[in-house]
Amino acid sequence: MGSAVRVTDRSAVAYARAVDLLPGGVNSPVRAMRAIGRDPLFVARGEGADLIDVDGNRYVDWVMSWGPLIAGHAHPDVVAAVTAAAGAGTSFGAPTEAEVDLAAETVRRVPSAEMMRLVSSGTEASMSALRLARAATGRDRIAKFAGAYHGHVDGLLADAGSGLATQGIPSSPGVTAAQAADTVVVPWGAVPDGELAAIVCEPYPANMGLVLPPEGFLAALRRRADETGALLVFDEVISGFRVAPGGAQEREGVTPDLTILGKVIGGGLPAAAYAGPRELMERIAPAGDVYQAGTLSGNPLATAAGLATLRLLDAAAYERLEQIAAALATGLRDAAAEVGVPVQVCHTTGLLTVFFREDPVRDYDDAKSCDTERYAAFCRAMLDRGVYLPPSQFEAWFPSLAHTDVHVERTLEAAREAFALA
Ligand code: HOZ
Repeated sequence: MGSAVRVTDRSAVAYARAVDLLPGGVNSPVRAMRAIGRDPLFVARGEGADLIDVDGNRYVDWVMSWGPLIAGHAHPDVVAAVTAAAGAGTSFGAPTEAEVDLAAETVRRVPSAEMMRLVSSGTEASMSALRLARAATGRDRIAKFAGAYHGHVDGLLADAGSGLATQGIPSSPGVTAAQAADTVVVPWGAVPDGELAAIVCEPYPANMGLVLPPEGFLAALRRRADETGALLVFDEVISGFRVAPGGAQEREGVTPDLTILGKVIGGGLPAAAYAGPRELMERIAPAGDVYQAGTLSGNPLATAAGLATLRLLDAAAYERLEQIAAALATGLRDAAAEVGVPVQVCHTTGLLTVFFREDPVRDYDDAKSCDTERYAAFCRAMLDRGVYLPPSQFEAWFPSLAHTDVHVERTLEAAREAFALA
């Protein structure tokens, strides 16, 4: 296949301008591509499962905006819904019927959800869910898992995955001692102890790469929360609406108290939510006394994109998301084995990670022991061959409904060469 991608002046010029005006040249760290030792892509547009950069290079996109684009780039239904919504006004700061429709769609799918509050980002949803958990329990301390990432909420940055793992930042300066003291970090697979307001987890952790839960672990967390009076909070920003209509909680048959949603719920526009049983959610103002608000919460464009996206997610869609991830996983395992590169490919419906390691990855320590230099070389070689992967060992790939068997075949063809170069 050989190298197909040209780097021309336009990307270099854009990056030179960007580093002067944006910290690190980007608005979110991982996309800077520093962990794989190259400059970022500057995107011109997306079409289905393809991303086209400002130099006209076309890539098979497995990042898909890190999850929201489960239907692919610029899906006609989503574009039509957003266009119609925009024509009727871009923001009102007042209720719309579409927000109620999106809540109804969410409640219909997500087992733990009887009511929900829309916000604008996963970070905001996490922060607000934890405030509610503290109010409901009268306790301060939160248990989280090493390698999990719940957005850049101050108290949850300790031992976090995603961009912090990518940059090797164990915790961020700027977090107060009090916030750090209210956070208990435990390894994934260990059941937290003590008097806690909440146990918060990604039921399918996907910010240290994808690491599935040990058998019975989520049920053990449910039991411990019940025994100790803590709330169990599932961060389904990545797994929600993706691994099953009702997310990991439906698939695993474990119902949390509160659920954090993001990405797919906004269909590629900024929307997120937290949801739970009526008695808890009615603590939120103005029904109750726990304050949380937002000018752009329930924004009509984001709501329209989210609704249009959810309406595409029928039973056939989940079968397709499973097939495409499974075909990719099998092909990648075979391609690596052909050239004797030890990898572990973990996948579930609509998610996948290739870990550069001999043994299975069970927790953050395992993930951190992967050969990140080799991952970087693989990722660079894939980009050179027109395949865009997460530029970090500690992120998941996002198969979508727009990926076809041809995209999988092009990816595997590139991988056969890239593994040999890694
Ligand atoms: N934190 C996101 C991945 N888990 C990356 C967001 C971005 O750079 O767009």
